Amino acid sequence: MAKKQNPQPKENKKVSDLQTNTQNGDGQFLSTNQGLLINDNQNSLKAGERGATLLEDFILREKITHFDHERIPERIVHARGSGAHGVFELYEPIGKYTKAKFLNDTSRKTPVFVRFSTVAGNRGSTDLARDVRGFAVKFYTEEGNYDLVGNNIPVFFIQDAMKFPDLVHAVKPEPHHEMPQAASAHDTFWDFISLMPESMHMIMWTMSDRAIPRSYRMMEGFGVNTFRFLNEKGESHFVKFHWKPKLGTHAVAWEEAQQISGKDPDFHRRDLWEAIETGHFPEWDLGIQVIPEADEHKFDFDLLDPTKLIPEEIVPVQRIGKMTLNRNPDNFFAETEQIAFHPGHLVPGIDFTNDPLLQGRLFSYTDTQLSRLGSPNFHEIPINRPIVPVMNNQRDGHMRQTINSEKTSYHPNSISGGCPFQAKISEGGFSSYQERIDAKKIRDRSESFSDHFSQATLFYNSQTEPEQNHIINAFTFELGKVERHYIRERMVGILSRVDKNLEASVAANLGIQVTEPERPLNHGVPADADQNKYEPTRKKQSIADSKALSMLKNINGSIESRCIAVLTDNGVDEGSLNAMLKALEIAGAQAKIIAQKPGTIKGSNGKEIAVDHSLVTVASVLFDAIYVPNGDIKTKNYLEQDLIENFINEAFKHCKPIAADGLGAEILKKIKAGHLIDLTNSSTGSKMGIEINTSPEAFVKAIGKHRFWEREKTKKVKE
Ligand code: HDE
Repeated sequence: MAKKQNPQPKENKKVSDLQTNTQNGDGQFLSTNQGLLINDNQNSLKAGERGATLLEDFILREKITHFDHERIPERIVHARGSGAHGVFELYEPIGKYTKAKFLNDTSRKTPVFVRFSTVAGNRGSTDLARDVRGFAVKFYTEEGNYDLVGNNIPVFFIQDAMKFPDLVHAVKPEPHHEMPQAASAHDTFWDFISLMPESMHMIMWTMSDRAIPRSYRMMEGFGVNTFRFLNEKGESHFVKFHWKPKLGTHAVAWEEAQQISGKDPDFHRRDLWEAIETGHFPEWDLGIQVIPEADEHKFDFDLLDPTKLIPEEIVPVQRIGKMTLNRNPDNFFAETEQIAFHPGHLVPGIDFTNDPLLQGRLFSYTDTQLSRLGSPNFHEIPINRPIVPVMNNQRDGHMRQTINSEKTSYHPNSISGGCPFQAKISEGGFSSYQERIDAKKIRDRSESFSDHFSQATLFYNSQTEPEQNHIINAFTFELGKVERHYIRERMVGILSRVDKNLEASVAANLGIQVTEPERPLNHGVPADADQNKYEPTRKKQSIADSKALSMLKNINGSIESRCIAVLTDNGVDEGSLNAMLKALEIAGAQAKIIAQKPGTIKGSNGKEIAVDHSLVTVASVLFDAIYVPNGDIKTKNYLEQDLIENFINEAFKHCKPIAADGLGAEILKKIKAGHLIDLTNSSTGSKMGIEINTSPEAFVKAIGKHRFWEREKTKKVKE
């Protein structure tokens, strides 16, 4: 049906009652921004067929003007991101800690919007950069919007917001030539870090595989800062927030990350989008670590210091609810790009602590959104609107959407009968925690913030051997890219404070002579301060390692939604193929048939089988595992080509599970990857994640282990 022309306002009807939705739908005509129907969207208005374009062409001008202004400033950090809608459901009310209504009503489904992001790169940069990932959640609660704006790493680089612009200037592309994009492997970053020992704990995380996740769906999330819960009685507890992914926490290999950046820079965005489109809805448990106010000083570190975590062995994480992402945005710009998060968007029952990083964040988000979204009315953009009415006394400003009919816009008033009223606390009014303050006004830092190395060591000690090796390799790569030798050396010197073997390994890889560790330089010291006060310390820790900090010690075996490449072509043995497809489907994985050409292939019994990808369009780095089924001479021709050899060799190098049956097994044995381990003995193969002529179930189990890092010790395959 064609859309009607703008109806004329009838008497007594407001224009807003008559306005129709501006959605493009079936059978509707193209119009200008004023609703005028367009007759020719191909030609501009000209003085004659071959003449100059006329300024009078208001349709052309409107179209080009809109286009000219279609880009808004990208986020200064976290510019590259992807989002999704979902729902949060509570397992059990936690009224003893907080009066927040969405944390007390198990019958309620609270809508959420989540945005995941990298930090350093621009909007168009690769998803697989070595970087922290943002994990920002907006809860649309019945008491207003609550934002939990977190990261996938539980600590931060710096202790005080004062240093944030310095940190970001250092990690962003260097100011003179704007390189490198989306990477910390350059001089200015490591110059800054090597002068700021407080960053050491976070650096250990960013040099670990946590900084190259397999998927947004397979990352943990953390609120990082310590927050405060307040219950009905006004009692306060400290709280740390966690998101625990149901699919487990997984990473890719660094070389793989670099290849994915070329093959599919949208890898994480596509993964999230496709998972939701195909009904593999990602889920996380919301966890909390709660500390009674009285226990504030019982730890080896200061709860207000954002470079420290609370080991889960000391304060267990209680899982209180579940978040499910179940709907992709309709429009990237309107939703994912325009959403505005802010750690200061609170509901009654949740409040701040004096964490000096958090305090600075409270200023920054609104301020940056004012310039990014262009107006103080950005809360009226649909994705930012709460689901409860907004009744403030604001009326003006750029891009105002609401047309208020009230006659007053101030408080107190009598003309509007005093409306809108202030809400009593018992009516849901927010009131800040009445923390006792009796202090001098000073610029300073508490000595309880001075231990910069203990938790860095705790993190390193908690990793498995392959995880430690990856950290050593990451330092080797990053510092290898640093051009100034004194920065490299200074940084390696600081590593000695974390772990001597770590220092020695990185030094050896970089060809640096290990000398007696110097006192770490700490330029983050005020000009007149006592240097000794700022000297980093090391406190005795109550635990030596924490299982929760390692990804590999927490593998849960699920292969739900993993992508398995099935390399085959015409002549595939349908029995061999179908048995595997069935086992993968039951386990919830997604098998993709990769053949020579797009379209279909013919199986051994003549069945037409749909092809998901043609070989030249994909690469093994885009999949979690490979299966090569049995086949006939036609399949053999396909399998005996360099591209296939390369595909399998790369999967082998990246330690991924590989299964092969019949002809597939012969091919595997023939090529390089097969020669590196003894494939004539299936149990030796299985130990390394290579399933030769074994059962589909054995392959499913192998995929559940994610990677077989033991293979890194075998001789390298041909490059
Ligand atoms: Fe942010 N941060 N941040 N940050 N942050 C922004 O806000 C800032 C910090 C985080 O998907 C900006 O709207 C300061 C910690 C996420 O839209 C900006 C400080 C954590 C996102 C800003 C921090 C975060 C941001 C940029 C130190 C983990 C993306 C655009 C005092 C708990 C949200 C914007 C999204 C975004 C400032 C430190 C998480 C500039 C000043 C710690 C996930 O306002």
